[in-house]
Amino acid sequence: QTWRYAFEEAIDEVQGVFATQFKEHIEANSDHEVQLFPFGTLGESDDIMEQTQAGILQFVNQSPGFTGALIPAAQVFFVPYLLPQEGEELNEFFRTSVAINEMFPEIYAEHGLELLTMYPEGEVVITTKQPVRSPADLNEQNIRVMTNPLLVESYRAFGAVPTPLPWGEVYGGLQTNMIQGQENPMFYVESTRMYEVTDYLTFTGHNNFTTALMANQDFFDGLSDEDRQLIRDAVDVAFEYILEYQQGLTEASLEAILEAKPEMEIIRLTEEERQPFMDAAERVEEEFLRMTGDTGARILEQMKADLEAVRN
Ligand code: 6CS
Repeated sequence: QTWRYAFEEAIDEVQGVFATQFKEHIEANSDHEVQLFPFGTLGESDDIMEQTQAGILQFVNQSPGFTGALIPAAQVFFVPYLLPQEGEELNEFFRTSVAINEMFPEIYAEHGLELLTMYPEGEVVITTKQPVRSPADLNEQNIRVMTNPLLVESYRAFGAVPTPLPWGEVYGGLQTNMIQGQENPMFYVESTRMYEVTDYLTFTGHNNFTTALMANQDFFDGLSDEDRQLIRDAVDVAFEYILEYQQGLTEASLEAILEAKPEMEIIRLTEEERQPFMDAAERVEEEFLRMTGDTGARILEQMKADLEAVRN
């Protein structure tokens, strides 16, 4: 059988490296073939999700940044300052979280999706055309976000004019000044050359970029036990590989950015400067609860318990 697997990044970016590991494990241990579709080959992120729900694709890697529009509870990953930015504690959270490994699979299943895993892609930083040290600095700045209502609320709470756009419009939007900033993990700022079209890079500490691998539910349910186990094993292998792969990636990517553009200004908010953003986060959490009701409340509570369990 040939299985089609689409993701939102290039083959040499984090989601592509994960997908390659998955493919290699499947092909080395079975007669199946995995055909990979990187960003752009089948459209935008929303398109590959639709194609997976329709059964045209068997696998899709999409971040909750987009899935949140379809599955409101998945927006929990956009409550600012909830997750640690990076590190072993965060990794252990993804490995052991009851919310991620037990609760979310049931919620995704309601949308015809078998949630196979979630994994981190690195600390989120904001790149802008003007320096950002406070919410006031974001006033009247159009900051591009993924098309996720809670992420929109976050940036509104941060003082910006949130501008939800699919990824394909971001570079051009910055070039033409339709938008004046965006957020993403460092490796992506480097690989997609966001530094060419923005001049300031700010560490706000407000999030890690989470992503998820899913399968079409009917496809997955129709497989033999053996094939389902094969897929789970491939996911486990790719998961541990991608955590290891990302060790030091943020720092290396920042170095590469500064080499390409020495005048890029790096801003690390002090604890004091972070405070107004953290205060704004409380309003975003309330908004999350308003949007998602009981399901959201249970997920948020479990996430907090899961995070507490890995805190050392
Ligand atoms: O910002 C985005 O839209 C994209 N960011 C990452 C890190 N991966 C794919 C996603 O489309």
